[in-house]
Amino acid sequence: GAAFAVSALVCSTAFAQTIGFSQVGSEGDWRPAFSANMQESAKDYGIDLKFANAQGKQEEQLRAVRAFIAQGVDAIIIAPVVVTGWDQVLQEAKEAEIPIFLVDRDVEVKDPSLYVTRISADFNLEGKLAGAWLAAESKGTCKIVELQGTTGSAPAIERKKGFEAVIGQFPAMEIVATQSGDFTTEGGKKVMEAFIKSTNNLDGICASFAHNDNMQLGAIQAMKEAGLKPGKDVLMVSVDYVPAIVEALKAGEANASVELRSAVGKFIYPVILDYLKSPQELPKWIVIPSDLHTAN
Ligand code: GYE
Repeated sequence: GAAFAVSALVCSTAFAQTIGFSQVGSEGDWRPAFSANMQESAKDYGIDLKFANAQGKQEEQLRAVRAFIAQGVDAIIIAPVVVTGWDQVLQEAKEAEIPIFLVDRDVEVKDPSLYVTRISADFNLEGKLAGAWLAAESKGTCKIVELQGTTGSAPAIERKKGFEAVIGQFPAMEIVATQSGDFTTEGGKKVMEAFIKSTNNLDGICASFAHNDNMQLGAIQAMKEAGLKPGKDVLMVSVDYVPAIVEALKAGEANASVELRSAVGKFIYPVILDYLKSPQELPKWIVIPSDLHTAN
């Protein structure tokens, strides 16, 4: 018994992988749930996870990644705040022979060999699912206000593109106002307050499309304060499916949300550990499925 325990311990220490994870920040409700899952789930795989929260700042992420390189970690996971500005630091990781794995958000790099793979949901599909739901619900006639996520982030870019691709098929569907609420509840509230003013109390507006639930939750507050009825006067569709939007769906103040899974460590870590055991070319994108939910 004792001998076995000791050798098992030696074994697991010898093979424990040290992985650095540069996370976007802690905006909204989805992100902290994702961080918690990544930290919890690392333990299940015996991974020594070095977690760095960039508080929404790319400079912080660049610093964290360079620190991971200096420490000589076995792999680096990045959830990149914005898509641009990564070529240089990823090149440095490559020179140090540390493999990079992208999770959640995407990058735009000249040389795709700078990272092994990206494991994430399809943000473009999420936008399409939101647009398709709205097209059906409004019978193809709808003036829309849009609350965009963080400017330059992959989900803001792709959710908009996917949504526009679908509503573009319907001549009487149109985005009449759009602004960034930075993926936060406060941001969403401010943006909706501005829309309420600029559209004479959302006169003629049929829907609010928010790139995440937290902005939509802020929008719901703003609308209620203005005496409007979110979910009834205006169709409310967003992305993430966090617990608070599930409540809003039940209360009839939201109408649809596309689920973005947060418990995804079980998809991410096996890919990385397999790669570290036997490095091989992987598909550039490993897609996690998305589902649209409505109140009933
Ligand atoms: O939808 C939002 C978070 O990057 C896809 O980031 C993610 C988004 C998510 O702040 O709530």
